[in-house]
Amino acid sequence: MRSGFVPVVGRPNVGKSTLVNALVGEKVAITSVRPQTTRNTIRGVLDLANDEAQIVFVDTPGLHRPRTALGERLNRLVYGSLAESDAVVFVLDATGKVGPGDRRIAARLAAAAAPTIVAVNKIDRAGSDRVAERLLEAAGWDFAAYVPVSAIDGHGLEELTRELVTSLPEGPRYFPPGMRTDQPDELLAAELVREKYLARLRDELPHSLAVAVEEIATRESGIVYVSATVYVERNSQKGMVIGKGGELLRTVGAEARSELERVFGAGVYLDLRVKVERDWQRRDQLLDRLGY
Ligand SMILES: Nc1nc2c(ncn2[C@@H]2O[C@H](COP(=O)(O)OP(=O)(O)O)[C@@H](O)[C@H]2O)c(=O)[nH]1
Ligand SMILES: [Mg+2]
Repeated sequence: MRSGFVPVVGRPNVGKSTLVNALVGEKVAITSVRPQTTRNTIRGVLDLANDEAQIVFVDTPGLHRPRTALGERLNRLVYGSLAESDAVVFVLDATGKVGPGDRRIAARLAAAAAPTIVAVNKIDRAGSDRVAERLLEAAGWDFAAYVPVSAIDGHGLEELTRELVTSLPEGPRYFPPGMRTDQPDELLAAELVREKYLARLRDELPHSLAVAVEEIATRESGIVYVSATVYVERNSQKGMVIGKGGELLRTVGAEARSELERVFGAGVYLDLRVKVERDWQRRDQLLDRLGY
């Protein structure tokens, strides 16, 4: 069979996580309208029929100009993932122009050894003229293939997969059949709580938010007990995250709980707390503890 690790890279918000979820056919990574939602490399596995191929997609944080220790770590993480790749998917946003950020990434990828396939995403929201424009802008880079896709409606995903299979070497099965991600339950649960907050918070606050899950335990009753802490950077943010009379904490808690119940296939009790960790984004020790 053919197999390999395929990092999915690009600027923030171009749809990398949505694309990985769509390719794998299961939600392995959280998504949001906000840039810098993804803070870890998350593997999502696609098995093709008849053992033809196993593609291990690696969802990555968006590449950007770093302003904090967290930002630097995230960029390093992405470039590190390229070192161990068999092919790369470079995602562009069809609804925006190819910019200096895209060109910087393209230059890094051109220097890397693995074949790169450019996916021009969000074509459901761009007319064919604009898609053609993006493809033309990118054609000068001389990568292995260029595929217009929509992670939302599934357009082009088959073609993208076919291009990848041709680019991958003969290799072993890395994950057992049916295993869609290697992400521990604790991490997935923490990410789902963060996703629900990202959808409801405005402005800079989302960047100041981190979530850690301390415990997941199945009680005798069959209920799954999940204990999680939401970290913010300043006292003033604590109130915003909790909301008037605890309303936001309750709403987000209920939304996260119902999605966790779907994921675990069991009733869930979600124990959610809020804590202040001053400037956690800039402190290496705290980044270690939060798993970034
Ligand atoms: N219309 C449209 N929106 C998309 C598509 N792919 C992603 N998005 C949206 O773009 C935003 C960013 O997506 P996300 O996957 O979190 O981007 P990432 O930062 O690159 O991982 C979200 O609001 C997605 O719903 C697409 O193919 N079409
Ligand atoms: Mg993402």
